[in-house]
Amino acid sequence: ALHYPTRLNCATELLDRNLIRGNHPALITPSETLTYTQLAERVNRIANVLVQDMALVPGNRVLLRSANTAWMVAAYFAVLKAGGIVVATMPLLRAKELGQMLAKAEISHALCDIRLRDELDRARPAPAHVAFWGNGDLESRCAAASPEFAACDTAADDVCLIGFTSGTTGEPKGTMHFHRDMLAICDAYSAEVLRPTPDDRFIGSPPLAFTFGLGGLVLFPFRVGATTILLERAGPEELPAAIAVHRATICFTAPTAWRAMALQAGAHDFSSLRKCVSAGETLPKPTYDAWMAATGLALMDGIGATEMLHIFISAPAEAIRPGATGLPVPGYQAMVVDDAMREVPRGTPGHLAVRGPTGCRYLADPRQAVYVRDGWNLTGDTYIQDEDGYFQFQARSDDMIVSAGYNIAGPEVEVALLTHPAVRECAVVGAPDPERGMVAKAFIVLRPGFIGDVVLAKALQDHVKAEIAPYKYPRAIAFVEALPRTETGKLQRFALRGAS
Ligand code: 3SK
Repeated sequence: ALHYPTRLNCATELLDRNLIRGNHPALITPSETLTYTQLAERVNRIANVLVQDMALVPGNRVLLRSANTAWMVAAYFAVLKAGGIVVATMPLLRAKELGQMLAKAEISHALCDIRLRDELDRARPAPAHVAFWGNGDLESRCAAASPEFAACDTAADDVCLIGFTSGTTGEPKGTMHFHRDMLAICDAYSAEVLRPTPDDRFIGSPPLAFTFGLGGLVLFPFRVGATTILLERAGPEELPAAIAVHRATICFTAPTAWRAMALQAGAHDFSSLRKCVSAGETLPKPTYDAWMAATGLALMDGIGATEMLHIFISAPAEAIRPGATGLPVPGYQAMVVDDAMREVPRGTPGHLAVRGPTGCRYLADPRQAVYVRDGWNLTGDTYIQDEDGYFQFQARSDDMIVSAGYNIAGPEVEVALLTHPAVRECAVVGAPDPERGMVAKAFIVLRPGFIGDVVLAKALQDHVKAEIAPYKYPRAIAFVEALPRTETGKLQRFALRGAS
């Protein structure tokens, strides 16, 4: 079990402890490189501005709005160090969505990149205290502020982060996390599974407002005094060149990006990488195989949730089972249960339940009783646990397709489709059908050079029938240019169901 002192400010542990490595680069962005000393100084100046100019008191909620930049990281730690509560928001959110968070989290302060000002200005209720960087405002206030700041004496159990999740359904829930949670994900998943060293150079695509990015690109490197490389644009087009230029060693991104990079691996230099983490969505085995074939590197799959802060099932490099998500991260417990929360026999599909040091508390939300039972978090995923204890994803629980009495898991059909050379990306959802109730419908993005016609559709159906039980084949196929995704890269199946 992880034990922390009762009084704890995570900023002290994650940032100030690295001052012994003062000149080591903490973060590198396209426009600036900051050592740990320089970052700590910027953090202290922002914290002074928050407390002295903006009347922040411990417990105030502070909205942060930015892409992955050095100012975003500094603002994040300034809020934590001053005892405030961070509410980080995705850059693309509109005024309406920001307004939901401002109201629900009773946000009093906002720190925002000037380039993202417009939507914040229109959002209501407006926070009482707002400052912008990028136009000289926060910069000049910081220049006048002291570079020293004593961390607020917070309790390990004080809330320091409200992470909003809309899942894939579009209804945001606020999940609350404590100062100790920020260390627990470093000391559990990162220390036990990822095992970084101070010489590692982290890189990746998830936004820092998504806790996948917060952990992978800030907390994990800072816990060991390593370096993080932050990019404002980090899609599969930009990431490979940045990996090569910065000689990145650990990369965090989503399965679709790993697949896209695997398909163009010959054109890039991935030789610096040693650990490759895939999360955000389930990792299809063909994507694992493609990356392994292209680079000789294993993809480390993991399932995480904003509710749990980070990854809670995964496997260290030597224990990876391609096609399975892995084993509970040390410190966490997971089980597969039926509707009455009884554990089901190994090999039987059921609901995934998890508990551990970072378990969820929703902010004033009646859904707490639905998603958290007897201290176990129900993730909304259908899983099986095999005889060796490995957890294997089947589908999101509300994504099971029931067709003429058969249960079809969309992701299983997707895995079969992805082994066809014409398929770049795909998603399989249920579509209404007068005879069968529902049928599996595949939305397919083709690789260059293939034409989406009836001949190819039939070939793909035959391919699935040859790969898995024939009743699972997609009876309907639509060829599309792109799949709808959330800003965190998760597939929006509900949007596809609406299009069926
Ligand atoms: O929501 C997720 O998929 C996730 C994955 C890894 C780490 C953290 C999160 C929120």
